[in-house]
Amino acid sequence: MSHPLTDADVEHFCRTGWLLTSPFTEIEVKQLRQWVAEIQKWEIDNESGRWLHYQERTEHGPKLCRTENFTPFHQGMKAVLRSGVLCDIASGLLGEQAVLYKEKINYKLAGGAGYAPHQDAPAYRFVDTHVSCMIAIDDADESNGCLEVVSDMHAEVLPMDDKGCIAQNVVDTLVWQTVPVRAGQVLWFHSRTPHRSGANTSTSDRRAMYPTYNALREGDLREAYYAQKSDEFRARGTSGETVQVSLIGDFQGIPV
Ligand SMILES: O=C(O)CCC(=O)C(=O)O
Repeated sequence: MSHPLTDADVEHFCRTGWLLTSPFTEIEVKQLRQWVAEIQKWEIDNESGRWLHYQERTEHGPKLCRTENFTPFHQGMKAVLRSGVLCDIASGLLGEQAVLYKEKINYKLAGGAGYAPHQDAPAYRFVDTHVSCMIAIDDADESNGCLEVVSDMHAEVLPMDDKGCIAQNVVDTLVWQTVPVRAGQVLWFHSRTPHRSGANTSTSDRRAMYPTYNALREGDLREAYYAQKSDEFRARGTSGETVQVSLIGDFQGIPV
């Protein structure tokens, strides 16, 4: 299996649970930014069975906070997220051929909310191990809510609160590392790597795209994931103090 990672990259990921990479050229980054801007303008119609847009209430009014399930409707994104360098890197990190499990864009537009400390694994059905990455579409730093990660804590699922996020007494013991990124950089993390992010308190948007991969040996589960998520959302109903974008309650956005 060929992949564009060095042994040191793989060692860093295996040891810490995360890895910062820069796999795209400037032209490719420009293209990704244009495609995200296109998807951002797609109509909001979650009954159509196509892509899913989610909104949050901010001090600047209702704003788009997430789109998922968009690769079936965008050939360029499909090619970039389901094959090519991202799939190759995911394969290198998993140590075997990877396949796309799910994809989302988190917009975190100016005024957008952050994410409580969590691991992704409790939200991901069918298999235990995934790798995801944050593809920065805009520069991200502390002022607009970049990711924070914890190193060397991806061996197991940590104790959780009633939302499926990491229990506060555990959060307080972890060493959180802020990871500022430039547009086009790609931050990889394991599905048990603890992470969180603050609200966007700046005046500029912080968009990021997150594909998640699993080992193909465990199945091509993307369609099953979205079907299962839709069933679980339907069974739960929509009431709640925060916008439900995930199968855990990590997102802190307020419903519109
Ligand atoms: O986009 C962010 O700020 C954090 C996203 C995240 O942790 C998630 O979607 O699980």
